[in-house]
Amino acid sequence: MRVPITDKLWDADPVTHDANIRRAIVVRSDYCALHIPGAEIWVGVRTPGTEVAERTARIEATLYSRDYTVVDAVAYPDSVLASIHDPGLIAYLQSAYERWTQAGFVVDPGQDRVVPYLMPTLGMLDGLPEREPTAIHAAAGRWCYDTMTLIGPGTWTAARAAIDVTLTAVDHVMKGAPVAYALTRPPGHHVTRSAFGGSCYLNNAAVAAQALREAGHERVAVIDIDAHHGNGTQAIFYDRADVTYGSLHIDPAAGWFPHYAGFADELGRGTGTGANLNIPLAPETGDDRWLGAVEQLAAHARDHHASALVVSLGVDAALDDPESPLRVSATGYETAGRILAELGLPIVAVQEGGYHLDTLGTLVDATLTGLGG
Ligand code: SP5
Ligand code: ZN
Repeated sequence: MRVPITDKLWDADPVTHDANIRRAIVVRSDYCALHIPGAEIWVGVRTPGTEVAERTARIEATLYSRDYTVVDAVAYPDSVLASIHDPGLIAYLQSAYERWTQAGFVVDPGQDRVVPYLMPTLGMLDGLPEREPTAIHAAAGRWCYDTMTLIGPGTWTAARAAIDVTLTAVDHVMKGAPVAYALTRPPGHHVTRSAFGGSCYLNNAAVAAQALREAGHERVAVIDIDAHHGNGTQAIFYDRADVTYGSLHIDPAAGWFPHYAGFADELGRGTGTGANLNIPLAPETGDDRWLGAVEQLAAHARDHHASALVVSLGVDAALDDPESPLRVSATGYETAGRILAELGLPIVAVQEGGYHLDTLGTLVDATLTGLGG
């Protein structure tokens, strides 16, 4: 049952927190399973895709068996979301599937998911304004930058629910939980202010960081340990010094998604210069080098005097994961958690990628155990 929209979670929520118990509280939502991308269009071919609803079910099953406190998300108003994303992107995501069905594409040519066919690249526009196109099949490329991130009937509901999961986790931390884990799906770190892709629709981690800022934390650090660079989160905070972004990830220069971002020379811009830190890693990188990079990211957050930490917790850097060639072990994830816990900050961990179903739960549990100190 969903609690009606309210700003008064403090009254609505029965869970109390003991600051001496550092074990993560887990926040989840049934709605996150309603996103069924059904496929990824990969080099023009419809492939099954790996960002499937079973991911969260597997993680939850493991966490239930390990005795975490698990709570359902509470609904929040759109205010923080609206400060992170372009209203045009939000309106598009909300209406895209219905427009697609209305336009008849499900019947002719038989495409049951919203898929872009034309993207207005910088070179195509060559200075012309980025207009909102009339046709839904053109709008599909106005807001999405790849062909892998399809929209189905439940996509908006799930993506918006993931924001509620995130904001519920933030509120638990604000009232004293040392660590809150948002079991978000779909993931979010590839979404910029106005463009989505990489199996992500709304940027959960960016919303968490902004919510912590608005709740009174003067400086917030985002540390992204997903195997891929979080180009969306980086872009959203690139000009800001109050939210730092640090990421270790598979080197885009070695030919990996997101290809155009995640290089070490991306340091931030204007007042944000120096607040962004990228540590690209070679394929086959294992625990030692990976954990050394986690230490560097922790030092960066400390140097910038963060008072709260958002962890973009992707577990796709693991040895068995099909989406990256990094080779991190479950023990490595636990150690990473411990390194980050040693910062001594309140932590909101937000689920990003991780696609090897049989080990997902173990990897998340290991990380949360480490974050629990
Ligand atoms: C949140 C997250 O981890 N997003 C990662 C998206 C990266 N997807 C890149 C996919 C590249 C192609 N996958 C090939 C599958 C071939 N069967
Ligand atoms: Zn990833």
